Amino acid sequence: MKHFTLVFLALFLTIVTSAQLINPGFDSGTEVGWTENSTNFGTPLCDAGCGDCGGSCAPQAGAWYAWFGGAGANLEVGTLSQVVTIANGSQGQLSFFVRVPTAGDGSADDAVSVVLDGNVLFTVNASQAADYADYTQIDIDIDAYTDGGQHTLGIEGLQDGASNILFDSFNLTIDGQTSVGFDQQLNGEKDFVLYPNPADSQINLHFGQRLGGDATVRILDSNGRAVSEQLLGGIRGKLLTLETGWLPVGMYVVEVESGSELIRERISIVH
Ligand SMILES: [Ca+2]
Repeated sequence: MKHFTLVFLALFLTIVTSAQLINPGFDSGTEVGWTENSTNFGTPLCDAGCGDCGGSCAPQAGAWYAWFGGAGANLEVGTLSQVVTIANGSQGQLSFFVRVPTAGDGSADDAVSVVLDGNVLFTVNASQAADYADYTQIDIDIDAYTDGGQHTLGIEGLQDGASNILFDSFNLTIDGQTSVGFDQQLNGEKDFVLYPNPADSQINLHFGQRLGGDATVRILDSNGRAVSEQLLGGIRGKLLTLETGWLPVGMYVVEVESGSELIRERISIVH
């Protein structure tokens, strides 16, 4: 029994320390990592397809960014959120870039806030446009959240005065260690990225560029038995969502078999 406990603890630690902010710079596009809502546009996430609000709405880096506003004097409520496991540590920092290129009516009730577990960490409003005329890096102390637990990060905007407020390039650093972002992992030849982890009702499996062809995707229980199996064609760059709400709480392995390759990653199911 002692041996079993130690093994289980080792698995748990591995998962906690590998947690990350997914799609932190938005450059994987929409519906990757973030839950997105927008009254007028479906999502606050934008690439060049959204237009450029007269030349000043653009990413800080990459091709995608979060554009709050853009609906003129109509009411626009836009939100982004994701549940992130913040590693254990003593010092945590959340960084991002913000820009207010268009003040609109310049009123303070056109505002966007960055929120962690419902606590407002930062708010910018249209009356501060002169302070944020260019992208400005914001660093926020989140020491109080570095507990190895799950936390909900949100970006919440409400605007009706024709302001445009932009965010890009989020980054989470715990004790000087930058959480490796999703894009960086895939560009680093990782075959696939699993998220969220721990997971509740579903997990996403995002394949990188190295593996092509078909693959069999299995979920194995702690005894190594396959509890689900799925055959996928042409996996390069694809996003697969697996329902996991029916699985009992516990540790599982997601196994991808493609040609002669067999790749496994551990995942924790919680409900
Ligand atoms: Ca970006």
